[in-house]
Amino acid sequence: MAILDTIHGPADVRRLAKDQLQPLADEVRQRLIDVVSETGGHIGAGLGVVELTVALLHSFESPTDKIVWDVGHQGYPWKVLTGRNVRFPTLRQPGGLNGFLRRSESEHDVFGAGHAGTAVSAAFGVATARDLKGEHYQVVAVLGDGALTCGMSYEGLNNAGHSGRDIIVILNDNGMSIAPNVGAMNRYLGSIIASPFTNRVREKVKGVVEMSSKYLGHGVVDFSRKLEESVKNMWSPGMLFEELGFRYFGPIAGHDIGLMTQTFDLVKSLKGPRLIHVITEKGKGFPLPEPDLEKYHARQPYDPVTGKLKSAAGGPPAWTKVFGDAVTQLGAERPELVVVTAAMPSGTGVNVFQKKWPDRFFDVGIAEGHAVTFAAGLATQGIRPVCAIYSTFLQRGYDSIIHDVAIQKLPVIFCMDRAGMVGDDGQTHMGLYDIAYMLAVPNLTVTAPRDGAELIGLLRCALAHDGPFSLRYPRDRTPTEPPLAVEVQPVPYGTWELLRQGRHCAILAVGVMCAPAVQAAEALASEGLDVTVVNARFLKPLDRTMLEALVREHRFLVTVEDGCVVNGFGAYLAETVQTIAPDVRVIALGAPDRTYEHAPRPQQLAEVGLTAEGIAARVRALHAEEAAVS
Ligand SMILES: Cc1ncc(C[n+]2csc(CCOP(=O)(O)OP(=O)(O)O)c2C)c(N)n1
Repeated sequence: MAILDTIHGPADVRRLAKDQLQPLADEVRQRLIDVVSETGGHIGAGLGVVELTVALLHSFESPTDKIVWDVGHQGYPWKVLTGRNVRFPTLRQPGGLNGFLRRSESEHDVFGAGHAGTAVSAAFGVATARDLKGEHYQVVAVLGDGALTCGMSYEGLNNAGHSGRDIIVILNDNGMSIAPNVGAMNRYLGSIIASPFTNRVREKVKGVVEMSSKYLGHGVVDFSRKLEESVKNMWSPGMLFEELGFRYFGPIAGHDIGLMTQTFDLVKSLKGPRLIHVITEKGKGFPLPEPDLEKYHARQPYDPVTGKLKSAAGGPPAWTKVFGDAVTQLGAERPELVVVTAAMPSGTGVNVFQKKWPDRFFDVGIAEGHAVTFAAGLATQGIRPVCAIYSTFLQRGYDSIIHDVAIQKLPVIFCMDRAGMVGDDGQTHMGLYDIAYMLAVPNLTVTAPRDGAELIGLLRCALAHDGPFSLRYPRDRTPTEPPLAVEVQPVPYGTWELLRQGRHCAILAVGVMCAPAVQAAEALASEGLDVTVVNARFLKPLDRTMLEALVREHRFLVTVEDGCVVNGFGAYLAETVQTIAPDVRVIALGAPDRTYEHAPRPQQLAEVGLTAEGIAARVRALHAEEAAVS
C-alpha cells in the first residue's frame, strides 16, 4: 500500500502526479476487498466508484467543495481517502466507522444518508445556502442510476434545474440497483449508452477534454467560447436532463481517471446546473470466478482471494426466507395474490415468488410511496397485493398508507422485514418506528408473529380479511423451523395467545419478544414470582376479551416490544386500560427515545434490556415497587 500509506486526506490525493492516481485506485480497491472480507458490508458499490472517488478528490477541494453522496453505501473509498484509512478495519463494528456516510464521522461527509434519493435535494439545499451567504464553492451530488427510480430525485432535479443555480450532479450509471435496475429511465440510460451516436459523442468528449487542456493555457475567454460550441455537440444524448434545466455531459468511462479529472475540471469552470453521466461497473475487481452482480451489493465476510463466503452459522431459517417461501406457497392457492416490492426482491425474500410467478411480481424501483399507491390501485380491482418492504423504507410510503390504502379500507397486506433493531446497518436503517406509525393508521390491522408458523397463520388471516393488514418481523433467524403453508391454519382474527398463566403480573409480548418473555417468566418462577405471559400478536385491534381477564387478575401489565417506546404498543394499550381499569398500571418496555448505533442485533437488544435477563430484571423491580406500595 505504498501510495495509500501517504494519503491522510484529500490534499494528499490532489498533490499526486496524474500517473500515480490509477496505482492509488488499485491500492484502494485491494484495501476494500481485504477489509470487507473481515467486516462484511456493501462491497459492490464501493468497488464500482474507486476511480470516480479518486477523480472527485483530485478535481474538487473537499471539504471546501461539498460532495454529497446518495445513500452512502458506496462511500468506502471516500472514507479510505478522506482520513479514515487507519480506522477502516473498524467498519460496521461496534464503536467503529459506520457503514454509510455521516456528518458526525468526518467533515468530508457533507450530508448523512442511508436511504436512497436524497442527494440532489440535499445538495441543492447546500448550494442555495452558499448563494444566500454569498460564498463560493462547488456543490456536487453523486447518485446512482437506481436513485433515478426514486421520485425524490426528480423533485430535486426539477427544482434545481429550474433555479439555474450552480450545481453539479454526477450520475453513476452501473445499470444496477441492488438487483438489475428497472423502469423506463433505466431503459433510457441504456439507450444513451448503446446508441452509435453516443459512441461518436464519447469520442467528442475526449476531443473536447484534450482541447480544453490546450486552451486553458491560452486564456479563459477564448477557451469558454470554444468549449461552449463543442459542449453543445455533446448535449443531445441527455436531452431529458437538458429539458429539466441541466447541461448534460457524457456518457464518460467511469474507470478512466484521466478522462474524469479532465471532464470535471472542464465542467466545473462552467455555470448553472450541470449533469455528468459516468458509466461504471458495480463490484469491479471483486474476486469471484462467476460474476453474481446482485450478491456483490452487500456481503457477509468472505475469502479475499476467492470471494467465497466464510461458512455461515447453521440453525433455523431467516424470517426473510420463511416469508418468501410462505408467500410463494400461498400464491399457488390464491391466483389473485401478487407481490409488490420497492427494489428489494432478494432483501425481502420475494425473489422466490418472482421466479415462480413472474407475471404476478412487481419490482417498482426505489419508490416506496408509489409501491403502496400502486398496490392500492390493484386492490380496488380485486387483486390481493402483498407489499414486501423493509420497516425503515416503508417510512417513505406513510402518506400513501393513510391516504390511499387506509381511508379507502383497501385490502393491501404490508410485510415489513428488518423490523426492530437492525444490527450493523445502524441508525439510518433501524426498524424501530413501524409499530408507532402503523398503530396511528385508522382501519389498519397491525400484527407481529412470534415464529414462522405464526407468520404463515397471520398471512392466511390477512388474506381472509377485507381491509389493510400489516405484519412485522426482524432481521434475524426464526426461533424454530417453520411448517409448510398447507399445514398452517389462519390465526383467528384479533386474538392473543396465552403462553403462560400466572398471577402477580402479566407480560404482553409483541412478536419475537415472546421467547425472551417466556424465559424471563420461567426464571422469575424459580424465585417465586408467578408471571402471566401473553403473545399480543394483534397489536390492533386488541383482544378485548383476554385484556379484560388480564386486568381483572393482575395489578400491572408489562408490554415488551422491539420498537420505539414512544407511541408504541405499550402506549396504545395504556390508553385502553386507563378507561377500562384505571387502577391497573401499564409499563412499556422497548427502545428508549434516541438513535441507535450499529452493532450486532443481540447487542443492541441487550443495551435496552430487551432480553430474558433484562425483562426479568424490570419485572422483578416493578414487583418490588408494587409490594412496597401495597
Ligand atoms: C428508500 C430506500 N429504499 C431502498 C434502499 C435499499 N438500497 C440501498 S442501495 C440500493 C440500490 C441503489 O442503486 P444505485 O443508486 O444505482 O447505487 P449503486 O448501488 O448501483 O451504486 C437500494 C435499493 C434504500 N437505501 N433506500
